[in-house]
Amino acid sequence: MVAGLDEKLEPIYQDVLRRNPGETEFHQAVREVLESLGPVLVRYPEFAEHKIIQRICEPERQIIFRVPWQDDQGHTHINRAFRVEFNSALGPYKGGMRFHPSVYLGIIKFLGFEQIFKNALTGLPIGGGKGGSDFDPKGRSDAEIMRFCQSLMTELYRYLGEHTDVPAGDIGVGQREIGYLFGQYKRITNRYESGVLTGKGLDWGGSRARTEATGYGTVFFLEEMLKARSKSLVGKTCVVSGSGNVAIYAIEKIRELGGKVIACSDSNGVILDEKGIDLELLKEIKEIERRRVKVYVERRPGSTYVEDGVIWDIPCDVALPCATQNELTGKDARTLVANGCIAVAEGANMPTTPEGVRIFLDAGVAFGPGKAANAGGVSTSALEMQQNASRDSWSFEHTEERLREIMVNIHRTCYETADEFGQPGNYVVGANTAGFLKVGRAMVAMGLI
Ligand code: NDP
Ligand code: 2IT
Repeated sequence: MVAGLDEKLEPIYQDVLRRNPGETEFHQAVREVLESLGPVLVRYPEFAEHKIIQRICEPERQIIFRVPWQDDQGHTHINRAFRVEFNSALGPYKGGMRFHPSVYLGIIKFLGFEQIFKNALTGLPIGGGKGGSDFDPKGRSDAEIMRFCQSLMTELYRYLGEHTDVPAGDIGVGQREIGYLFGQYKRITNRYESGVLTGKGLDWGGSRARTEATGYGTVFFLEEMLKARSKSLVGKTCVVSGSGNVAIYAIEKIRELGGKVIACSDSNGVILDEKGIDLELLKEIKEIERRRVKVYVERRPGSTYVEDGVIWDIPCDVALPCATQNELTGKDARTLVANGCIAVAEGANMPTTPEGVRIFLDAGVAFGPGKAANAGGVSTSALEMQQNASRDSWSFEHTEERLREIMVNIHRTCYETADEFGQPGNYVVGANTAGFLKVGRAMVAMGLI
């Protein structure tokens, strides 16, 4: 089921389709935002007058380049890398780098587009950008990862800077990769410019709580959604898809707040552990050994693994998609609703298909869209930039408290904006509208640039 677009917005969307052929994820992300903006254009005609929507849909700059590298056997490989500098109305371009074989321009543009509104919602001075490569890090040695990162940065460095464009991690890019990227940037530029990348190690300019921030932030947002309905996480059964950075720290915070996570996954299969996922074991397998999630069942009696399983078939009160785009379909949403699921918070970017979102909203499920619910990662990246700029280093407790306040604020902004635009409880409309208003107003103020 596709919702209709306002008559002023339909031609803009058609133009996006025509100008960006084949980029289906980008089309999906644009459409989802435009579906919320009809009433905004009626109330604020200046946005149409200044063609703000058309300008927001066109990246300020797109960089595509070749990344040649050698594996441990001396064989040469060629990958393609991207950096899409989407919008700098609110600050330097900010957003992660994704290394995954599925990466192409349409994925990076959808992520960069989402990032504009997400970053606006944080209330911090960051614009939107995203990058990545079709490089597959799975099974690669540290030395291979290092050579790839060095080769990528040898081209990318010229577009970066603490006031220009500040990458971070995403799928396939964590602290190890950020280390190699930072090392090469430092070497080429001869500058110790800490603020040029975030997600750094704690010994060399990283922020405490950045590793945990996306997962923790998603759960803080979830907690606020439940509070707004006079409910809490205590005693709730949860499933969390994925088993990477976002999933692991979402599981950790759910556990701290009294919920029980009984399932997680990777792209090969699903783990079910009715006693509650053993987080220490999961961290050991994923963070230290870098192995597949199925190893878990060998070491945890009573748990089961289903190859190619669908995690959303497992009955739960709360679902957190924390793996990748379009991992939760309309069919999955129907199953979750039928099984009594009351809340969904998107740790991943655009993990629910448009049909799935519609089903959750129609069923009255508390639904936190990624650009609001997972904004804790980039928020803490902005806190890392603050610490770097003042050559300071905050405690974990202080940083986590700042993160919590930011997530509470984002929730309040989305909630109040949805109310104001006649869609109470609809965080999709709230997030899209509030994010757009902030960026749009800045763009109008800055003139035609
Ligand atoms: P990781 O690389 O740490 O983990 C990714 C997880 O998702 C893995 O379990 C992976 O399984 C699974 N996954 C990835 N691609 C697919 C796929 N095509 N099909 C099925 N499963 C897949 O990444 P993150 O945890 O950092 O990122 C997860 C999501 O959260 C992404 O959507 C990302 O954009 C979003 N996000 C991340 C932030 C961050 O700070 N890191 C901030 C905000 C959002 P496998 O190992 O089998 O590939
Ligand atoms: O999708 C995201 O917000 C991220 N991958 C984090 C971006 C960042 O700059 O920390």
